[in-house]
Formats: sequence, structure tokens, C-alpha cells
Amino acid sequence: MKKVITYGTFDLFHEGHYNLLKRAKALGDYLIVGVTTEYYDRQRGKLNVLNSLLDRVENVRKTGLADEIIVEDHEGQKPEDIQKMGVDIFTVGSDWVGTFDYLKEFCQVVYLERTPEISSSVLRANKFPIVQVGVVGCGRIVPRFLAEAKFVSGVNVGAVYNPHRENVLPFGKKYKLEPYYEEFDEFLKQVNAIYIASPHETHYDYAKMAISRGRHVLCEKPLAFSVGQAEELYHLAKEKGVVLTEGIKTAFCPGFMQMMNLARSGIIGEVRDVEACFSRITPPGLREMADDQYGGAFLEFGSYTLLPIFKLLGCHYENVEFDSILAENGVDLYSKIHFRFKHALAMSKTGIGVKSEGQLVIAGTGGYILAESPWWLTKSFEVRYEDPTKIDKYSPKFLGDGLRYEIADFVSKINGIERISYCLTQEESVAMAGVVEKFMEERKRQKEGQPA
Ligand code: C2G
Repeated sequence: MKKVITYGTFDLFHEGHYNLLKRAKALGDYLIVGVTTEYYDRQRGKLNVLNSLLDRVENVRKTGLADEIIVEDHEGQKPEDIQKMGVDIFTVGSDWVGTFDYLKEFCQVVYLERTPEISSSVLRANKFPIVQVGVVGCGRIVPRFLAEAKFVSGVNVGAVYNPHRENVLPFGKKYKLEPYYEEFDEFLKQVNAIYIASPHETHYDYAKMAISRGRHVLCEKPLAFSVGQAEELYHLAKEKGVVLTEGIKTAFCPGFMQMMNLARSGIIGEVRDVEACFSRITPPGLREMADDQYGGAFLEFGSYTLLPIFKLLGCHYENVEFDSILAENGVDLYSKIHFRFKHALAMSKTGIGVKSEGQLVIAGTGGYILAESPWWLTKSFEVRYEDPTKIDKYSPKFLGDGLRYEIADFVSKINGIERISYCLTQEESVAMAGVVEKFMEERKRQKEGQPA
């Protein structure tokens, strides 16, 4: 008996999939079909699969072509399956020519001609209109955002707004975006969502205007400078039925979520301390250094360091204390924020004029988690215990510079696929605005030389 195996996501099952399975079956006597899990698809960069694993398996089953259906959930599984199941032929569509030649060591490899002009991506695009995004601001992050958005299907970035004509015209030309600099409303008319990457102090106003006009908003951190402002924006978004996401990219990175869930699983006992540090020595001319009102280390990096603290210890701290080293113009070069929770402590350290070890340490009653720099992308972390020889190492998959995960989550929410904001909850985002609010009051006091 000749055994054939093939693998796929089989999202929005279509004719191309059916043809592939039919020809795969005809190659032998017994067809095994491996259907990928959501986890594995995310790992390999397929970020917006619509059907659940059960539905996709069911659709393959309904063809009546598969003699056996298995689940593919990790890289390296194909040679395992082939050897374990005594497979004679591995087959896949011609979009993969060459990729699986390494399997020739174990069995015959056949690439079948792909059915033209049909794909899950096209079906997804028909099911959901492409989200047209406009960017507000021409800062350093925008080119990165544009590059990463290309990896997320269902989204097109086509316009840019900046009130300064002299900035937006060359920027629009360089990145092939329609430039707008006069009427913000005119810009909004061209898009159904915006990405706000303008200076910090303008976030709230732009977000409010866009949400009021029924546009979805992905806003760079910090979303707002007070609890009142943040709550107002979230309420308005709910009322208008639009998505509002604060763009703290760490929250959406797959490894970060895995690390948070592991910490919550009890593997290190009860979490008693979270220490997070992010620093980058910044040249004097840059906005973070030069803007005496809204520059500084905490406003630049604090959202990253507060994130694991609030995720693991909750948003209700008993006490918070700030301490900063200020430059002559008043920006904080280095800030330490100490939190007291009922059963735990936490520390956020951010620097633009002081360099420290950029690490995250989550201490528990039975061990600790250590994530080295760049922990905010979470490419790897370790779980350590009292016994120094026992170390569990984790290396989650991470693609690009992280922004694609945030963009994919935003688009999924707009399409109504992911309804719950578990990566970054509204409560966490509002609590961060609360720390920003207290920090600004504290810095004002410090600048004026008043006692706390
Ligand atoms: N396919 C096809 N014609 C199309 C579309 C898809 O022949 N118009 C084939 C693909 O080449 C693949 C199978 O149908 O062999 C499933 O396609 P997908 O669901 O897109 O899965 P894919 O990402 O190709 O997964 O481990 C997974 C495998 O590597 C392939």
C-alpha cells in the first residue's frame, strides 16, 4: 500500500484545496492530511487564519478524500510523521517548490501544480474589505510600520497626514502615500482606520477626532496623559463601534504572551516581584532629549516596563513612588518607579541618558523568570529555580520587528474575528495613563523644586 501525506492550513476551504487533495490521493492508496494548528500558523507567520482548527479539519474530512487526518503543530514535524507512519510520498502545491526537498531523504517528494486564481487570501479579502489605513505623523517609526504592514493581509496603508506641509510632501513621495496637511477631516475621509505616530501630546486629540468620525484607531503609546482622557477615548470608541488599540507592540508579540501565561501558571510559584528595565542612550538633538515638556525616558519607554507589571500583578497598586534624574532642560534622563502591591513589589526603570541592563525579572516564591534584552520583543527567556543547574529555556518564534503582530491584532479586531482584547486590555491601558498622569505631576513638582 502506497501512503501519501500532505499538509496545509485549509482556511476557507476552496476548490484549490480540493483539487490538491484529489490529486494527492491519486498518487497512492492511502492519504494522510496534516492540518496546521493556529499556534503553528502564527509561528510560521500566517497571522490571520479565519476558520478554527476544528472547522478546518471538518472541511477536509467532508471531502471524503482523506483516509487519516492529523494535526501539525510544530516545525520539524514532517520528517517525524513520515518516518513514524511509513509514508512513501510527500506532496504539496507548487507554491512550495524546493522548500521541502530536504524530505527526499525520507520519501519521494512531489510538487503538484497549484490551482490558479484562487487562494484563501483572495477569499479573505472578499469576505472582509481591505482596511484602508492612514498614518498620522512622519516620525522614525512610520517607515517601520509601513514595512511591517506588508506582512499582514487585509490592510493597505495609503495616506499620511502631518500639519507641516514641508515634512509631509517629501515623506509622502518617498513612501508612496497620499499626503494631507490641511484638513484632517479630508484625510479621514480617505481611510477607515488611522495609525497615530505623531508627537505624544497630540495623540489624544487626533484619536478623539478620528473616533468621533467613526474611524478605527491604532495609537502609539502613550495613548493619553490622564485616566480621564483614556477612559473618555475608550467610551467614545465603544459608543461609535470602532476599535481603539494602544500600540504597545510588546503586548502583541507571541513570546511575551507565552512568558506572561507561564508566569501565571504557577511554574515559579506566586509572583512577588517584577523588575523591568528599558534604556537607550539617546543623542542630544532627538525629540526625547530636546522636548522639555513631553520628552524623557519614562514617556518614551515606560509603556514597555509597566506592561509586565500590570499584566502579572494587576492594575490596583497600593502605592507608587517616582524618582528621576533630570537633565538641565527638565527631561528625565533616568526614572525609577517603585510600586507596592498587596502581596508584591515592582520596579520600572527607563533611561535615555543612563544605560543599564535591559532585562525583565519576574520573581516568585518557587523560582524566577529571566528575560534578557530585548525582552520587549521576547525572543527568548529562561525559567530558573533554587537549584542553579535546573534551567528551562524558551525561544519563541519572532518575526520582523514585532509591529506586524500588533497590526494583525488591530485588523482582526476590525474584522470582528478577535473580539476580546486580551493582549492589552482596556484596564491595563487606562492604568498606564494613570501612571503617566502621576508621573507628569511629580515631574512638575520636581522641576519647580517642591517637596513631594
Ligand atoms: N493550494 C493549491 N492551489 C491553490 C491554493 C492552495 O494547490 N490555489 C494548495 C497549497 O499549495 C497546499 C494546500 O493547497 O499544498 C494547502 O494550502 P494552504 O492551506 O495555503 O496551506 P499551506 O500554507 O500551503 O501549508 O505545513 C503546512 C504546509 O507547509 C503547507
